[in-house]
Amino acid sequence: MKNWDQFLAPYKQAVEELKIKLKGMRKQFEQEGTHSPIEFVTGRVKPIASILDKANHKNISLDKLETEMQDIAGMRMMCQFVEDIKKVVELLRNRNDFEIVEERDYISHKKVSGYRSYHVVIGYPVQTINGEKKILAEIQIRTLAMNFWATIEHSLNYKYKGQFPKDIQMRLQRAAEAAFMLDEEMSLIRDEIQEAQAFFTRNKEQ
Ligand code: 0O2
Repeated sequence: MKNWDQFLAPYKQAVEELKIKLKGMRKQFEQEGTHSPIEFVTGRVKPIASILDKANHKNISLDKLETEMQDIAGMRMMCQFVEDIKKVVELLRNRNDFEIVEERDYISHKKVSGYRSYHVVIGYPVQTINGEKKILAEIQIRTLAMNFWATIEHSLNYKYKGQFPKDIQMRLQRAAEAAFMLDEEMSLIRDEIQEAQAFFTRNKEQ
């Protein structure tokens, strides 16, 4: 029997710390009065039931979770524009409070499901009373449109346990295309949007 409280404690600490750090990046852009490539940040520790499901599904033995399950601590950074994603990844690469272990680009290479996001896996040092413990955490960086699609698909996936009826699968793929086109359209009018947002922020401050 695994002692889950003890096992998950450093992951919970890492998520709390990373939420503060990554949200802090957005705050710094706001203070500078420049467009923030980060719209909002969320974080969660994977529920035990999902850890067990994934371990079972991917044949990961429970004593190898630490090294083989990279998203027990999971962060998401949402961006307005696809171009912002690169900027956010660059900001993460330049930090020295964690190291990047792996990057997976599901934007240039979308998944068969239609899923798009940029994944950065980090090794994050958690300070404990017994010394430093390095854990893996996954940061998913995506646009608001990609997030909308992934959230809907994730709940449907839960309902159908990955076995989508053909018509739903087709609609999800079409919706993924539509989300992709929405991102492209928004990118084309990005300068206009940012100008309007800057104007709005200035007026709010007066
Ligand atoms: P949850 O509930 O978000 O925690 P694999 O599971 O083999 O696809 P692997 O090796 O764990 O992938 O790494 P990957 O693909 O980089 O990251 C998996 C996570 O990415 C998933 O976690 C989802 O959060 C997200 N993701 C990947 N593919 C899809 C997809 O097709 N649709 C949606 N909605 N999300 C996806 P979990 O553990 O699946 O779930």
